[in-house]
Amino acid sequence: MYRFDRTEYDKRMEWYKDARFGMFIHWGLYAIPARGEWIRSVEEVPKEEYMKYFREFNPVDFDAKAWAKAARDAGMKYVVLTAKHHDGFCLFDSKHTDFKSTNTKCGRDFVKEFVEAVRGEGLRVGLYFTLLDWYHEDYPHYGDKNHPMRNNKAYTNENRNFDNYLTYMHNQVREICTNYGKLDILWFDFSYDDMRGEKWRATELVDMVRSLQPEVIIDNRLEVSGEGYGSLASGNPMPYHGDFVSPEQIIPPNGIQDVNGEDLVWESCVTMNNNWGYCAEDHYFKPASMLIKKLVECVSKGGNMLLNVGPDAKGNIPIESMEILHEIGRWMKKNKESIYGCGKAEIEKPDFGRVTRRGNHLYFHIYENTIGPVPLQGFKKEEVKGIRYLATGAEIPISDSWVHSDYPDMVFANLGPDPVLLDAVDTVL
Ligand code: JFZ
Repeated sequence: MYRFDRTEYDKRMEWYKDARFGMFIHWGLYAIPARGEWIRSVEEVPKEEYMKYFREFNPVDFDAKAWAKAARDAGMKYVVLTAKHHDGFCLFDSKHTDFKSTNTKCGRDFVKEFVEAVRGEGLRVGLYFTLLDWYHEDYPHYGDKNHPMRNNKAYTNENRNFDNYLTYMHNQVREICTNYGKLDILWFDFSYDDMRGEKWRATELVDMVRSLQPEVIIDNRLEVSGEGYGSLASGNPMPYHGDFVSPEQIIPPNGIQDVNGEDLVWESCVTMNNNWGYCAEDHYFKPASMLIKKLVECVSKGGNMLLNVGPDAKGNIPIESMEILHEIGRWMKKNKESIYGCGKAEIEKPDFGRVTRRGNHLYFHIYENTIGPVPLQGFKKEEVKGIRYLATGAEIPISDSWVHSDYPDMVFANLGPDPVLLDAVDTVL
């Protein structure tokens, strides 16, 4: 029987909780039609028609080092790439299929290039691997009348040999866990309806993964989809519980706790526009300032943020995304101490922004111009050793103006006429 080992778990999760910020990359054949990664299902593209992208695929600009560098320059500590997405196309050299990048014009193993480049930048390596597969004959296709993603009815296997598919899927997971060195994260996606847990032969799968990659961190989607916390939260973890909760496109209002009120490890995945895979028409990018606030929000609630980019068919990260990454990078360069290794401040969120904490440092992120001195609440004046701009190290005087005599215990930071918005104020207790 599976027993949850707290000590082992805490050790495994240490780097990940410190890292706080990672890059998600959705990339595959779907970058050619450029209407998002779900195109084959949403537009019900027949296999023969989709194969034309396979024959055409030739990302002449693909440069894993450039991706890894972009992540590092943005202040990210890990990168997760879609080794295989739902369309079934493999970015790695799998022995068990012909539907792989090494069989396209370019003949390259992108996962290999990716893991080497990411490690080369000193970052942690993650691979996303889909549990669904719209290419495999034994996976229920989009055209099946019982396809769960079309009508939400429970999956009936009809004439397909689903177990055959599962063997295929397990074999491929074995390949990515064997042929690419040490993986730091394995990001399975996803469970739905009654397709969860043992329907994927999940205990067997996780046993294999852990035997090949003892330190790998696994998400919780062998049990759940983007919604739901999974059995880690129940106080009675299943063998395939996963190591972190993976809310998608939302940031949990109060972080995430288990049944006993203990904080859980979680990571919000957030995409820059409204698609994960490249979408030529989607120019609705969130401003960098908003994404910085989202990152701070995640950290202030004890979580990570995995920020997605969808490179195009030639292999380039879209220019809009690159500009956003640059801006975030400039901010991270000045403020990274308020992110790495930080977590909940355990004080009330102020009106003007959010607070993160590491040890005796409280990092107040100022989102708004306030009128006059900024009230820093959550501790007593006598407790404060000093207040500094994190970006410059410059001292910030504590205001003692008569205006505040109604709040004799409260610290008012005199940020002066030009507080740098979004930047952190480092309050040392
Ligand atoms: C999944 C993928 O389908 C998607 O393409 C992307 O990779 C994302 C990160 O993960 O998206 C999901 C998964 C589950 C739900 C919604 C989107 N869900 O159950 O609501």
